[in-house]
Amino acid sequence: MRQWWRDAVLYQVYPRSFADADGDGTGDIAGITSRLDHVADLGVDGIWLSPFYTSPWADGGYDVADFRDVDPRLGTLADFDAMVAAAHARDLRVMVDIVPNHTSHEHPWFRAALAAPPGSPERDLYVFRDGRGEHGELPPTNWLSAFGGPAWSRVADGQWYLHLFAPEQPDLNWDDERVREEFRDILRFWSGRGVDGFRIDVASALVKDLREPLRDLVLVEGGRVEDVGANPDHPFLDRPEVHEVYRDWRRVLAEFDPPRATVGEVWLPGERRVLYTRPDELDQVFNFDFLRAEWDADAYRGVIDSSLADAARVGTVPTWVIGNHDVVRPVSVLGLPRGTDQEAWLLGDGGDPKADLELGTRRARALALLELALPGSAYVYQGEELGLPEVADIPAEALEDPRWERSGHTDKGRDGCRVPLPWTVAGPSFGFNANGAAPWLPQPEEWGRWSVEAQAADPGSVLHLYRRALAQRRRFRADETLTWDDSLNRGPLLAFRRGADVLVLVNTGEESLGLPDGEVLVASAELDGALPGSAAVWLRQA
Ligand code: TEU
Repeated sequence: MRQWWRDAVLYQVYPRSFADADGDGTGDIAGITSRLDHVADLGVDGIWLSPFYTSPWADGGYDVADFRDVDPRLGTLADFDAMVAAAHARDLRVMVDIVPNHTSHEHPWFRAALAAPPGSPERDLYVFRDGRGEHGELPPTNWLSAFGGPAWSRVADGQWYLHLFAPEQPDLNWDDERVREEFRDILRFWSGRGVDGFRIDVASALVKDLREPLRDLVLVEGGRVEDVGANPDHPFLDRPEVHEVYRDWRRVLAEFDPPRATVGEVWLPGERRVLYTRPDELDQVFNFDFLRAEWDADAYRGVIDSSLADAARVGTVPTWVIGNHDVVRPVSVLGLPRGTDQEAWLLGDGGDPKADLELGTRRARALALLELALPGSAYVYQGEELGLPEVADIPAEALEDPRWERSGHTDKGRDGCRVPLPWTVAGPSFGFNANGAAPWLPQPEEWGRWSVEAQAADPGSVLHLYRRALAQRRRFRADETLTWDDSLNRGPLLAFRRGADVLVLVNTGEESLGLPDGEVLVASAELDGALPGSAAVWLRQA
């Protein structure tokens, strides 16, 4: 049987920001259940949930204190089971996020490690080391946290522990069999509750080279960490040994029928990324290359060709991503003036966004049609189907992303793409909850303009565009090939064929271009006999 995920579109739910059923200002599991019709009506194949586990929220839930329970502020396991049942009743799959690189500092294992002496089995579940310097006052290596500052923090007895992210997220020691056994059990726990698959956080970093002495990184000019692409022997990224973890997990997930699916979060160059999807490892990895591509026909063609070729090498098809809970919303990125350093933007270092939202929205609509036309599967982040822009002006005191504090207030971090969704045109929280309790991140005053209610009533809205595209995609989604139409492909125009009779055109320029004959299946803009600039269309040609 063909694996369901090969051409699936999954909708990412960031639970704290989706819908708030109990009216405490934070989204919850019951809120997700209450809004599943919106997801089903979109026409996607399932949802994946960012972490909803017990957590002190030092990193919005990516700091897990109990991997087998729901955070009480988000509900209960019974709520979770009801949500899964409601999703399955609508033919929606459910994938959950698993965070195996680190735990919360409030996880019982880490508490026990702190209470135990250096060299103890409790400490060996994590990466504790003595410091450098005469009195051990310097971190064991120069490794940096992804959120800024050193990747090591010191504990009361003078030892240091490793955290590639926030200090509240101590890294686990994957050389220890107890860690491996724990995660096998966690996979079985959620699989047994009926989840269809797992998104694996920081999938390429679990295994570290812990041989003594630990090695310093050669820091790239202006960069935060050594360029992994240039280093086949990086001390903690993309170690060859990490692949064995996923071979092991595949055996665990095959105990279930159907085998539970996996998608790894792997920020690596394509040729290294796809190694995680060899037939005996993960099913999919996120392909973030669109996030980094300029709005340019050649750039997109390059990304598409290399992604297809990389995936084909290991017998699979790519995934496509234009946004998630870690990056600036596509509408804002695409509205940036040409030449803006997107990388700096994506890292949040790009200063205050000054994006042209009108232009960005036209391009994001076209990019959605490009993304959903491609062979393979796609991941749509909540709010993309509404064309939500990045919220650039969240007041400093409301920011929660640890990057804000850790960067010494130079990097606002990722809260701008995590603002609670607008469901209704009016009302104090735009329908995020019923009682109007202030959402955990403030919503902009004009948020109602982007609401589901407003867009459902407007046939020209981004919401209707996604619905139409997802419905029309059924014509060709099972086809795993794409054929460039080189009689049309030139300059700013991208043209390729899908399935038996669909021609996809994307105009990345600003001038209108001639439109070939054909029945318009879906268009990102009004056509009027031509394909306007920053627009895309799917045509059916007899
Ligand atoms: O992100 C991992 C990751 O690669 C980060 O470096 C990412 O680029 C981050 O946004 C940098 O600030 C995953 C999750 O998606 C993210 O939300 C978590 O904060 C992180 O892991 C730690 O669990």
